[in-house]
Amino acid sequence: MWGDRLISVTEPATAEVMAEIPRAGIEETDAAVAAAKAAFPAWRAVSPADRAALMRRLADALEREAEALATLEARNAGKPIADARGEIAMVIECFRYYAGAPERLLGHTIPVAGGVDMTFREPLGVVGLITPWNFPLVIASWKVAPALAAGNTVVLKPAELTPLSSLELERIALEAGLPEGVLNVVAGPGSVCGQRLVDHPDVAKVAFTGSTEVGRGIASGAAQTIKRVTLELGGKSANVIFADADLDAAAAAAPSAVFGNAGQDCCARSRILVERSGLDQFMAALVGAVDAIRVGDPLDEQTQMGPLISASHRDTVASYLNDDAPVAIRGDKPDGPGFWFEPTVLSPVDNSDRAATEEIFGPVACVIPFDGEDEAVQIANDTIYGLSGSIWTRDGAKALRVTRALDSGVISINSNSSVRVTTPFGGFKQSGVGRELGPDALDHYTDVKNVYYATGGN
Ligand code: TAP
Repeated sequence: MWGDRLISVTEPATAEVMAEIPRAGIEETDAAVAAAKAAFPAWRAVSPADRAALMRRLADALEREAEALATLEARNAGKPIADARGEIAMVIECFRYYAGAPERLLGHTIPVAGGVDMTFREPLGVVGLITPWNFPLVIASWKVAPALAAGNTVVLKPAELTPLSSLELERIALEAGLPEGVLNVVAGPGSVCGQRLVDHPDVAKVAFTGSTEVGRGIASGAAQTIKRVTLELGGKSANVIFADADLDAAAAAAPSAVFGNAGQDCCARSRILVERSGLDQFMAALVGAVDAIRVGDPLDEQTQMGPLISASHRDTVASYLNDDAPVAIRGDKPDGPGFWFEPTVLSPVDNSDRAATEEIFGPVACVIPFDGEDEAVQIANDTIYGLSGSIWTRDGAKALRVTRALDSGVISINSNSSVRVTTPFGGFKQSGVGRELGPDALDHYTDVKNVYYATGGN
């Protein structure tokens, strides 16, 4: 049936094919939507306690296979095994967290004349989930877990470059007892299978993580059927470091905030804004921190940064480093096959330079000097994006003033953390629409139904 319709899945650290799997097209996508549609009435009718129990069983089953999943993810996405283990742990935590949701999807009772008014949070139906290659299973779990908890059925389309862990999720979910048709995975091209989910009249919602460019097309396509849409898109986040901060701590933390996942992270703090009076001390500390990054085999326990996802992506990242690029720090990379790229810091960079305006999505950081609080806010906000960011200072009032002034969905103070299962995550401006994780995600997988029950009036 599949003939030559195969996806060759490449291992970025070796540039060799690690698996060949059938490539889905329109027909398979339609079949998955039909299966999800058929499964929806029974799934929404599963009692809240039973749905919660099934999700906990799925989390337990994932935990039993955690090491194998982490190894698969490390190989397919080229990420350090320690990072991959952390991501799989988050996947499990995500299913456990949302297993608490079916029994807590509360409505309101609202005082009205003549009767009782109440609200229900109803599932949407079939939801299409489209995910990227940089954090394949963990981003899938941020969508699948709240969608299922709220009573929806799912068609998940992973990126063609990294479909393996999502296919494993489908298998493990079935084995854990999730009814047939509740979670369907379609591995095929975004322009075919993803687009079909966007266009399909039986899909009630699309939740997408990926580039702002593809997100624009999804928003406009979804408008044709008034689909609900959640978009988690690109970023060009600012790491704002004031001279009164613990500069050594800020410099020690800055590399992982931009070179983590080889910079292929929508939350990457790729613009490092440093107050001019602290610049020399910060740069001196940053050199040592960048030099210390261990780039290499993802399966080596000591590795901190792996390769880029593909040869073509490596070419794109390299295009930001022309002969005039102000390269201030350049780390190491292994020789030989694999899509390797050195952690690189450009300094000083003007915020209008291409390297500072475009999402490079690779291990290239721009250091941008500033003078004072007002200029820091002006530069940080001078971007089409607004996903995450950090502020480093010992002045608590300044930290809060700047936090409120930044147009970003997720900000940390004296830290570069962005994502927790229990707290909302998502972007301002062209970084997206809607929120994932935390209690807020459930709002995006339900519609509110208002019911008035006359008890004597009308
Ligand atoms: P995209 O090219 O946008 O792809 C994301 C997903 O969309 C993939 O599954 C892709 O499928 C699919 N897709 C492509 N064209 C489509 C279309 N016309 N209709 C429907 N689906 C389509 O991004 P990427 O290269 O995978 O990931 C990198 C980008 O994602 C970066 O810009 C990054 O910032 C962003 N990102 C954002 C976040 C958050 S949370 N905001 C997280 C991770 C990544 P195929 O690849 O299989 O064709």
